[in-house]
Amino acid sequence: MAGHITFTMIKPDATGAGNTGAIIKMIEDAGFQIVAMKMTRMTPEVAGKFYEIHKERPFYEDLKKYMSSGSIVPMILKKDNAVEDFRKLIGATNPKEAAEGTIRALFAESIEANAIHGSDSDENAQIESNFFFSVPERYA
Ligand code: 3AN
Repeated sequence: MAGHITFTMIKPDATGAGNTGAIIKMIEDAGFQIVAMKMTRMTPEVAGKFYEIHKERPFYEDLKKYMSSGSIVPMILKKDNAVEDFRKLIGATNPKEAAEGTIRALFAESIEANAIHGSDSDENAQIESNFFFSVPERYA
């Protein structure tokens, strides 16, 4: 069955550029309900833990530095088919390949500073929600 929640995080390039409000508006206009949200900042160690899956990748150290360079806005979003529909709304990882009108096409600066994160599976949506919010099941 299609999942009801996904996890997202507005990244430091977008919060720093003053695009937080515009991105949240696009998320709500696309039919997602924001059920948990905060603005916070990660240390490089915490960012490293969040992206542990990329530990062996050449961009891992840069990613930790970048993701701890400014404010982030983690959120849990609710909608039918949330994971897949949200990946469509944000567009491809590389903004040069992101479809027109997607959040990354509109706001991302580069493949690293790409404005926003979106979970890639129902399982990861749970794990990532749990990383930032206690008892994420209550939002499902
Ligand atoms: P997505 O966020 O689209 O699921 P992932 O999970 O493959 O993409 O990558 C996580 C993050 O790592 C990306 N959002 C981006 O910031 C960074 N990243 C991914 N691939 C590269 C790359 N080739 N060079 C630099 N940074 C990258």
